Parts: sequence; structure tokens; C-alpha cells
Amino acid sequence: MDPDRKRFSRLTAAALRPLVITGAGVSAESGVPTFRGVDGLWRSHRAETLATPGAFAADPGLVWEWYDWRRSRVATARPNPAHRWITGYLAERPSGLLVTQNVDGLHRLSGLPDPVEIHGSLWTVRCTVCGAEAEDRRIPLPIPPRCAGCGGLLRPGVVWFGEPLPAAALERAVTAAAVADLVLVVGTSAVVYPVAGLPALARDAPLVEINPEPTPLSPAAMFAVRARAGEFLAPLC
Ligand code: BV8
Ligand code: ZN
Repeated sequence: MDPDRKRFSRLTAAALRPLVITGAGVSAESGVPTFRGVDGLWRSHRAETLATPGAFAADPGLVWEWYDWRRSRVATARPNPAHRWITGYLAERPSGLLVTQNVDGLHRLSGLPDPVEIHGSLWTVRCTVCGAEAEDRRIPLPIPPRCAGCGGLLRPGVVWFGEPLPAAALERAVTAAAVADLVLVVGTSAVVYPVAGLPALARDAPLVEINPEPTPLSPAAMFAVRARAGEFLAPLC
């Protein structure tokens, strides 16, 4: 085994209460476009401009077309070795926790029983009138989709910029960070808060990062693996 994978295995095997944080990069090798990478555009719109309450209020049809496109892309995506390694790793560590910013559901699909999907899920819809929340896997969706109960306009069950994160999910993440004995950050540009601030809460835990690019977290990393997550973790699965 090459020295990087040997060092990575040693650092991760030693942890009993690891906090694993993932972003769009962990799904890149499953063919799911990242937010800020070259494929972060959709019909010349940037994700940050569409993933907002303002964009949805202004043009719910356009925002739903973007989400419907993402849902159809994700529906054919399968977990890659990065998802699988994380699932196996945490299966042996009941005190560990996976917090993902991704809304693609691939950690759950890879067999992780209870991932903290801290920015919500593409497969959840919520009524803007009566608040009813449901799983809706229809592809394509009627645009704009309406609530079965009250006929109100549905919105995607995700957290948009400027919206608070679900309190219970954030609580679980903050609690895990406080007691973590390792923080493993995979595939995130670490620019979106409050998730990007979680590693700093794990004061006495070493930080390991897997990302082909440096991020604002890299200087604090004990070990920064400059590699694509699926490629790097495949031989360790
Ligand atoms: C909040 C869900 C407060 C929707 C998302 C200034 C102005 C305005 C706002 C702010 C501001 N400063 C801070 C804020 C707050 C804002 C924020 O942080 N903005 C940033 C951009 C500056 N945060 C918020 O608004 C949050 N809410 O603060 O509320 C509040 C409190 C109380 C009451 C009211 C309000 C909400 C943030 C959540 C937004 N929702 N998504 C959807 O998905 O449609 S964020 C979105 O970005 C996704 O969740 C995505 O996951 C996330 C982060 O992006 P990444 O996952 O990191 O993806 P990215 O493309 O950026 O990077 C990919 C990385 O992978 C790269 O580093 C690349 O190198 C790497 N990579 C590529 N290939 C691979 C790889 N790595 C490994 N292997 C590979 N093969
Ligand atoms: Zn309703």
C-alpha cells in the first residue's frame, strides 16, 4: 500500500468518534455535478443564484426546472467507492457521524443508516401553504408541483442560502464535533457556513481532508490528501 493510503488508514483506524463531513466532491465520481466546479452552471445560471428563497418567489417554475433536472441526473447516479468506504468505516464506529451538505441521497443509497443530510434532500418536497412534507420521487415532476392535501405550491425540501439549517440536524453535527477524535472532510470547498465552521468546533481532533484542490480548511489539516475521493478510497474498500 502506498505511503499516503497507509498514513490515511492509520489516522482513520485510530478514531472511535470520527466526524465525517462531505460535500459535492464525494458525488463527483458518481456523475453528479458539483456546485462550483466547471459543471456548476445550469443554463448559464449559477447555483447560488437559484438556491435562494428570492429566486423561488420570483420564478418558481425556473427553480423547479433546475431541481427537476438535478433529480433526473441523480436518479441514475450510483454510490462510488468514496460513499462505500465511508459507509463501511462508520458501520464499525457507532459513535461516529456523517454530516453531508449533499442533497443527492447517495450516502443513504450506499447503506449508511442515518446520515445527517444537513441541507435537506432533493427527494423531499414541502408545501409552502400547509407545511406538509413528503418524499416525492416522480421523474419528471409536474412543474410547479402542488400539494396533494391543500393544492398549495410545493418547494424543494432543501435549505437555501439565507435559510436556517434544520435545528435538530445542526444540533447533532455540533454535538458530534465537540466530542470528535477525528474530523474527515471529503469533497467540499468549505466556503458554505455553518457547515464549514464545524471542524473548528472539534478543537482537539486532527483534521484529514480529501480533495484534489486546497480549501480554506487545508492549512489546519494534519493530512491533506490531494486526490479524487473515489480513486483514493477504492483500494481501501
Ligand atoms: C445560514 C442546498 C443563517 C440546496 C446549499 C454572505 C452573504 C450571504 C450569505 C452568507 C454570507 N456569509 C455567510 C453566509 C451564509 C451562507 C454562506 O455560507 N454563504 C457562502 C456562499 C458565503 N450560508 C447560508 O445561507 C446557510 N444558512 O447561514 O442561515 C440564518 C440563521 C438563522 C435565521 C436565518 C438565517 C445555508 C447554506 C445552505 C445553502 N444550501 N445547498 C441545494 O443543494 O440545492 S449549499 C450548496 O453548497 C450545497 O449544499 C453544496 O453541497 C454546498 C457546499 O458546496 P460543496 O458541497 O463544497 O460543493 P462545491 O462545488 O463548492 O465544492 C466541491 C469540492 O469538491 C471542491 O472543493 C472540489 O475541489 C472537490 N472535488 C471535486 N471532485 C472531487 C472533489 N473532492 C474529492 N473527490 C473528487 N472526485
Ligand atoms: Zn399543502
